[in-house]
Amino acid sequence: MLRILHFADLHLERPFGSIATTGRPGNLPRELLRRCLERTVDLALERKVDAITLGGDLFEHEHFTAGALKFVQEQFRRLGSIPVFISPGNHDPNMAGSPYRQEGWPENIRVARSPGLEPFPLDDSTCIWAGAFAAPVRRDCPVAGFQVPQDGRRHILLLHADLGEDESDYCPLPLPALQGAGFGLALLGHLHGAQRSLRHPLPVLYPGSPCPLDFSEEEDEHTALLVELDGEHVRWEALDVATLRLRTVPLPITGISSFQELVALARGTVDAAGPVAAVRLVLEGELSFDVDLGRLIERLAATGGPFVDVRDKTLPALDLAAEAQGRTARSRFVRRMLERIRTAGPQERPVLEEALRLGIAALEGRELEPAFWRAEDEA
Ligand SMILES: [Mn+2]
Repeated sequence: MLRILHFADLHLERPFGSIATTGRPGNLPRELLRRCLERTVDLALERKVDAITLGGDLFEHEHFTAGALKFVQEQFRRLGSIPVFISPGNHDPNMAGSPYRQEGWPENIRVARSPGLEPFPLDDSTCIWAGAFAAPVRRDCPVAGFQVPQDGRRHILLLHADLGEDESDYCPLPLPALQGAGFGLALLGHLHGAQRSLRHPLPVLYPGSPCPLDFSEEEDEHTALLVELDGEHVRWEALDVATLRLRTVPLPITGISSFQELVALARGTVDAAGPVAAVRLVLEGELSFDVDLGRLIERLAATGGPFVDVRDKTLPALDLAAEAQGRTARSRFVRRMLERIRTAGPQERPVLEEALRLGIAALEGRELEPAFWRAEDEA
């Protein structure tokens, strides 16, 4: 039996925008990603794996430092003779200036260098085929037209790719191409939410990023995978290696009448969120006074604890029916929106209610969404 630990998309050295810098020194999320790599290596040793496969985006090229390189090399050196096969992705392409081309990597590291698939024999009966991003974008599919040799060995694809896409900036991998190539297993990276299929004609495994990297990834499953190959049989086990956790929590504020009260309520809610790196509070309900969200965040940050991000989804405490009778631009807006909401279907209604909320807030000159979270680029 062959045992492989497969992971991808750790994104070491990701800066995390203001989540890292607001209210505390250092960069905790970045530190937690390093702990995640340590934990993954620990588990590989504990579970006595025969190899590690890495589906790309181990780190973010533009943010990588000499210190981070040393850290990664030290971690992989702990594996001794256990090989680590790496298929570089769009964030860690194997190009000029890549950390993969620096000195000091231990001998057990095997990094794909070319966009085309290269064979990396794992043992007498198993061969891993991996290709590299050689730039942050690749629109070709190295699997298209590829055929594994008919030599009785087991052939495994290791690739950072966009499965099911005919066209993509991130290595499209159309299903027919994958099915026609003759692999017995595909170990992939790029999608930050886990996706696993053991269905015919071959098992396809995305572990997801081991840690969520953004509040938008909070609902996804984040794992490393222990993959066991026994003859034709493939089994997997999801390993929880997450060290960085994020949580979004609603904060109903109807009835709160002062800033002090709001701070106390928010602090209690953050404390109750448990051991997480960051909490996003979503203010909901009717607001009877003006809230300075920046000041709220400052007050919460002053006592330490997780990073706090605040989203405002409140409605001003308005009597909308009365408001709609008026003659101002706002009254006209409220009147027309209430008419549309009344006749809207179930799908459209929440969108219109949100539009009404945002419209009233905009007409009052309120800040709509504090931009505390840096808009992230592609996975
Ligand atoms: Mn990624």
